Amino acid sequence: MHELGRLEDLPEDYRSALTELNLVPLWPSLRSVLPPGKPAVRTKPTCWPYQTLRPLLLKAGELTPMEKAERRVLVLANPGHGLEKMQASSTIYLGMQLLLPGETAPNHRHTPNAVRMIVEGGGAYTTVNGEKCPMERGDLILTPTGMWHEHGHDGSEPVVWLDVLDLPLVYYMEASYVMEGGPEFGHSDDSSGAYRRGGVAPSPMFERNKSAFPLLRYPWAEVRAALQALAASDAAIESVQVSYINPETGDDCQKILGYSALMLRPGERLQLSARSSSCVFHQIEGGASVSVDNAEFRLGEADTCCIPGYTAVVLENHSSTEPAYLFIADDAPFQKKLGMYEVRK
Ligand code: 1HN
Repeated sequence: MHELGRLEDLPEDYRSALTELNLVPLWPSLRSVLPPGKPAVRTKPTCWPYQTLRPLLLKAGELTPMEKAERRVLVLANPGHGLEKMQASSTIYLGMQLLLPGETAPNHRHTPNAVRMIVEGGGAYTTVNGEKCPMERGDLILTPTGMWHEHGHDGSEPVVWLDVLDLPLVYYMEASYVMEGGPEFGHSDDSSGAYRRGGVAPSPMFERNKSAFPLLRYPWAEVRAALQALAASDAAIESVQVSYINPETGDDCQKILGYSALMLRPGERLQLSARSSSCVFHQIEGGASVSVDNAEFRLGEADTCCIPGYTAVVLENHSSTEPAYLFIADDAPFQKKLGMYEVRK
């Protein structure tokens, strides 16, 4: 690949004439927008240990009342993008949110899709288009694009959860906005009850649910049991992993970011090929190491890390007796829709 002309090679008056007319020569920048073989990624492998973040989040509970925050969140920002960008990767936003007993976070809806993974505490809930979704540790609750959602807390201890949004992508699209308020919703059924068993779906009067997001709450007890049953069903299975899906269609549960849960059996070491998608690992139970070329993170319970795309990852459970459970978020659904998803063996 030969060297291309530089900006400095061009006469000053020519460059000024271009600038005056809002024109830019491509060739000095061609190699940086199209690097050979592999993209230049800004996302740096980054880890946020929960024990370091937690006291600062609780302090925010003292410093900033809900009226002054609406959502009391510390954003997990990737230094590779600049902290002010509030991005974990090019497409993924992560935040740890605190709700104290008796507090509420007002109803709103917005274009970015969100999910929350409950980290600590009990007795809080998110109401999504009228469906009250209780929050227990490890539960995944969806608040998809355009759906009204508010949080409340009837319990006695602080509740903390991890928010995952496709906000960086939607913001980049110049499509990110919020609406406040919301209508009164009547009673809405419990979707996690309606889809309790895999393999069967509700069909009252022979009708199937056609909503784009039929299931809003994926209780950890069910997902954990599914992982254990999967591990028991096939001792030779390559990885014990389940995807959070739309139970009506079998598709990923959201259109841009994908979510899965993975069990590392005691002592298991798992090599994941480099994939084009960036991803996030959050430890639900147990401990695991997440290793890439230039970094190794030892995750304990509630720790979170992000890994850029095009990066091979080794996961290892160092316990010889206890399984480790990880929650994974990535932008593979989006990349697949664009026809740009790759796995490099
Ligand atoms: C949001 O709506 C929530 O509803 C949390 O809890 C974090 C970050 C950016 C934009 C909207 C929530 C958010 C958010």
